[in-house]
Amino acid sequence: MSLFSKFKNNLKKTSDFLSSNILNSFKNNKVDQETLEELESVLISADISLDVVEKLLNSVRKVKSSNQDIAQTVLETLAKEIEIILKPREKKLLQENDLKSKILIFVGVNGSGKTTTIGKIASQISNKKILIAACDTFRAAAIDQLKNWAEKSGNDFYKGDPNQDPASVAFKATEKFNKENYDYLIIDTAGRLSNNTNLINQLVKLKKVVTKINTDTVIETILVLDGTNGSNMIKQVDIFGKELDVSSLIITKLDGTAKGGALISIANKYEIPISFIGLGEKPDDLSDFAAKNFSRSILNLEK
Ligand SMILES: Nc1nc2c(ncn2[C@@H]2O[C@H](COP(=O)(O)OP(=O)(O)O)[C@@H](O)[C@H]2O)c(=O)[nH]1
Ligand SMILES: [Mg+2]
Repeated sequence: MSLFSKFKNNLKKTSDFLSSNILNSFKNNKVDQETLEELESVLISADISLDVVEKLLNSVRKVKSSNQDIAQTVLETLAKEIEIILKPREKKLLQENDLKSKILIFVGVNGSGKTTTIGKIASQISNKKILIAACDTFRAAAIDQLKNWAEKSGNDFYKGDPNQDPASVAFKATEKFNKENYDYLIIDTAGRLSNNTNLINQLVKLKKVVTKINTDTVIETILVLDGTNGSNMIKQVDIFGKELDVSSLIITKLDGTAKGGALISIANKYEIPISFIGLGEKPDDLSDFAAKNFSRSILNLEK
């Protein structure tokens, strides 16, 4: 399946919602106060933030009512505007022909999709030597879940003991990474502790330890966000981004929500690249983020 078909199939909830409502609003081929207000409320319902909605409405206002198929023109206009917002956020995290090794630290709240995303990435990359480290020592089941993905994808796995200090597990894993010439070290972390401050402090400590014993490898801190959380994702970017210098975002579960517009709000608000989006639970349900594919898919347009 092409990348575009994948986007199109799996973003159906958002695109059905947006396109059916927009086609309906403009069925009389008119751009006026009433149809613009309808459009505004549809966009807001898809969790597109007010500042972005304002931008989009401004561009639709310029659509001439004399135009034949107004509804289609509106969809095209929206897609173009959205693509302009998303384009600067496109950034590949991993490249097949990349010669540099990398350490990827995955962070994010519980259930956002960290472990699954790590599993998908490990399954999709075949030409690199990968070590996967289980630093979510808070829940024993989390270690097994990650181990399972490592085994299925044929990659090496490192774990500490349940409740061991995650930073010390990360330390050992980084030593192994250094010694045994891996290309990638992928670190899974916990998303829940007694409170947010403790969690963030623990992650800061983990990152510091890794940085200290490995000074010549690129370290990426990747924040995984649950796309079904809609605008709540903004709060998470604020909490994690403040202390952790997040270098990349991954937004998951976009197959499961009609509120995929929240991704646009995030892209508009933060200058953090979006590397992948999650479009399902299977190993290949993770795609490079592509601005044009995303904007056209969520409006149910052709490539
Ligand atoms: N539909 C869908 N489910 C996902 C996606 N990513 C993760 N999940 C599911 O979300 C749940 C939590 O994921 P998990 O990786 O355990 O989250 P973690 O706590 O951040 O490690 C699991 O049931 C996953 O199968 C996605 O892109 N789409
Ligand atoms: Mg997990």
